Amino acid sequence: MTNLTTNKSILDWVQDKIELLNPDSVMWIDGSEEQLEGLRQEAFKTGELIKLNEEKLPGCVLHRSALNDVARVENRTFICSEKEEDAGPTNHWMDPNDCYKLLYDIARGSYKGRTMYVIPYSMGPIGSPFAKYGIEITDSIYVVVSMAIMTRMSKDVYAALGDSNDWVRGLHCKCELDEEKRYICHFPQDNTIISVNSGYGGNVLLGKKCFALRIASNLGRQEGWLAEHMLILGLENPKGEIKYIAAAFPSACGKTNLAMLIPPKYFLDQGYKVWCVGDDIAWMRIGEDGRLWACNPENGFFGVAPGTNAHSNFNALESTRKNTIFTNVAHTADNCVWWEGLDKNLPEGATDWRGNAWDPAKFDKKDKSTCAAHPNSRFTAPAINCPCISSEFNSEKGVPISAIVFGGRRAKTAPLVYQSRDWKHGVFVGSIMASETTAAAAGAVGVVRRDPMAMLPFCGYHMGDYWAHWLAMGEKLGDKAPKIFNVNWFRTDDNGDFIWPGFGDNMRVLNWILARCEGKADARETEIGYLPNVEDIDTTGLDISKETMADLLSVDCALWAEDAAAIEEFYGKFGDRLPAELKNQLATLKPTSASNQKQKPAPDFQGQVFLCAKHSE
Ligand code: OXD
Ligand code: MN
Repeated sequence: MTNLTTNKSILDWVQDKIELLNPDSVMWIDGSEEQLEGLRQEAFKTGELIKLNEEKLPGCVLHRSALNDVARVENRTFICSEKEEDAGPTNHWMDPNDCYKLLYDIARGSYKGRTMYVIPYSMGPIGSPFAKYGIEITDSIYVVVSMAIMTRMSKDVYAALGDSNDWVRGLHCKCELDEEKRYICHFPQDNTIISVNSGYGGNVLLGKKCFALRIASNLGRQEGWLAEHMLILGLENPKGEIKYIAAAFPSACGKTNLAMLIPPKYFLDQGYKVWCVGDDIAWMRIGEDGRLWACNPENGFFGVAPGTNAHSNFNALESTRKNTIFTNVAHTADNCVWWEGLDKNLPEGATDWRGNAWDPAKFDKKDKSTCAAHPNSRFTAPAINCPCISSEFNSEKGVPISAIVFGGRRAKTAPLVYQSRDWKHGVFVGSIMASETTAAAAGAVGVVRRDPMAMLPFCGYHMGDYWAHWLAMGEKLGDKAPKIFNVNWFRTDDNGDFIWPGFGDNMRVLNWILARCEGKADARETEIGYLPNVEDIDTTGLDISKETMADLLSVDCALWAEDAAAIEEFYGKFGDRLPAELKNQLATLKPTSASNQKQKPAPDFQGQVFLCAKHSE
């Protein structure tokens, strides 16, 4: 097949890579179903893909990655900015020239005996003001068929680009899948990403974390917009009005679940609905009307399979019923798929994610090595499959954001929800985001990992400059800025059990958030921000006592004092790139003499109270 473009910058780059990699042949991907089907058939023959039960899972396939290659590799991920200090203390850095040499030496000749696929793709709807284009070169059919789901992969990208040199270069080489030589490297000054020795989605679908977050965060900083690790949802009220929320949570805190939430019956009956715009990434720009508008640059969901079931996320499960790629899940005797948490029927006669016969009798919930599916096994599903996909999903102008929500997994410190005092304070709230490790990691229960704005592994430049960029965006947005909140679905009681039911009931909290944005809900002021009164969260139909709600909405001043000290230490890493504004915000959290005890509102609490002994006292 001949090439599909006359764009010189693309032709030169591809030619250069042909010379470096020495493929047997080159295939220019055009995005057509015919071409994709040909590739699937080829992959079925080699076993790279397994065709699943056409009746039960039409168009679905199973893929297994190498046993040593099942997750993102943060310790082998590099930001190769020209100056080390521009990558900042939260990223690994390599000198770009040294890194190019290292990677080209690894990749040289590695396509011998293989086909080079040249993939044109768009992040965001092609032609929209949000859209950014990329070309990924790969030697993996799995990558081609996955990019066809996760991005707008089409030859139309060439028409949209014309002669432009403004596109992101992505080079992926499987090489020998040698973990000692595995590197995921980003060159922000060249809009280039190179990934070698991996075949796992998170490391090789270069449009996702590498482009849409690490490279795009750099582009956003230069061009005045935000690339964030956020879901986007629309909440429709019974009057048919839809308000949009963008929310950032660290990996494995339930972003996909929140993005596709089904409201509790009491709300459904009134006509409330949740619409999913995106489950992982949001690009946000200031629109002509001065408000913040968001677009999901992706075209599919790359979700974690284990734990996904009809109760935890009905819509995600439905999204995987057709045209989906499953990776590292169990393969059942009837040629379907299974994973821990899908249902209670441990399958007989299944093959585990490693490709070995799986014996359900040996399964031990507490021992991950006995799982049939890898804990990080995934589904790659087209967004259009989702029953609650927003009608604005393909909108060129995006959706206007009313509220930004940050969250983490905190057993005790953070209350169920609180609102920041203003944008600057909201940036502070995002910057101190943290999650505690769970009992799953032996010996490390309750260890706090700071994950500012859930961007720790994804911010492609110095985190201090990133916060400064957020503050600058707030200046530009002025009084049109979305309101910023923090939520914590993971408060536990003294036995370590979750207090808040979570899942669909999280909508009760989202309702309060949106009511606050419209000035229609009450709150009380505390030192950490505005908290709802017990009666401000609608708990109709939920079996939860006022005392429990009061507990969920309590602030333990001693814990916050400890947190303030930990934040100060964390901030210390960023040196003089830490915006002064954030230091000022931290000062408002410092302990006062009366703030060493847990204070909670009376269940029938009315009016305003200062939980942590306000400064004026
Ligand atoms: C993801 C992640 O896969 O955040 O989305 O790790
Ligand atoms: Mn993610």
